[in-house]
Amino acid sequence: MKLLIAVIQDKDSNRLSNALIKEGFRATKLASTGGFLRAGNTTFLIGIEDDRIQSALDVIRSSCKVRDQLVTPVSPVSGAADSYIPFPVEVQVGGAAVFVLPVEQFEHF
Ligand code: 2BA
Repeated sequence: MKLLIAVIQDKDSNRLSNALIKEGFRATKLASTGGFLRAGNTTFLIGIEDDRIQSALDVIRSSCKVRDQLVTPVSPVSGAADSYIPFPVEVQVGGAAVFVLPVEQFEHF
């Protein structure tokens, strides 16, 4: 058994929930925050048998889009703050960051 941890954008979370249910996967959705953008995102925990990993990854891939997002860098705390001009920079977010972890034991009572 494996645990998939998938960090995705909030905008894709309903689509992914529906697709996972339709394909018979069980999942838990957590509200999370990206360390870089400090914006909300969604983390899915999906416990699955090894032979269904590829199928789950396909569902995630087809449900989550890559988007460009503008970020304004944080101004310096001290020093050259007067001359600091915060140009927004564009970063590409998603579709999904997925971790595949081995599960030693799973109990469901
Ligand atoms: P954030 O940390 O808010 O990152 C959002 C996007 O900002 C990233 O998209 C990436 O394009 C960019 N980015 C992140 N750190 C950067 C840095 N140090 N310098 C320049 N650009 C940077 P994604 O890579 O698609 O990641 C989307 C979200 O997935 C992340 O949100 C984070 O919550 C999670 N994530 C991605 N990689 C991760 C990892 N190795 N460990 C834990 N969480 C991860």
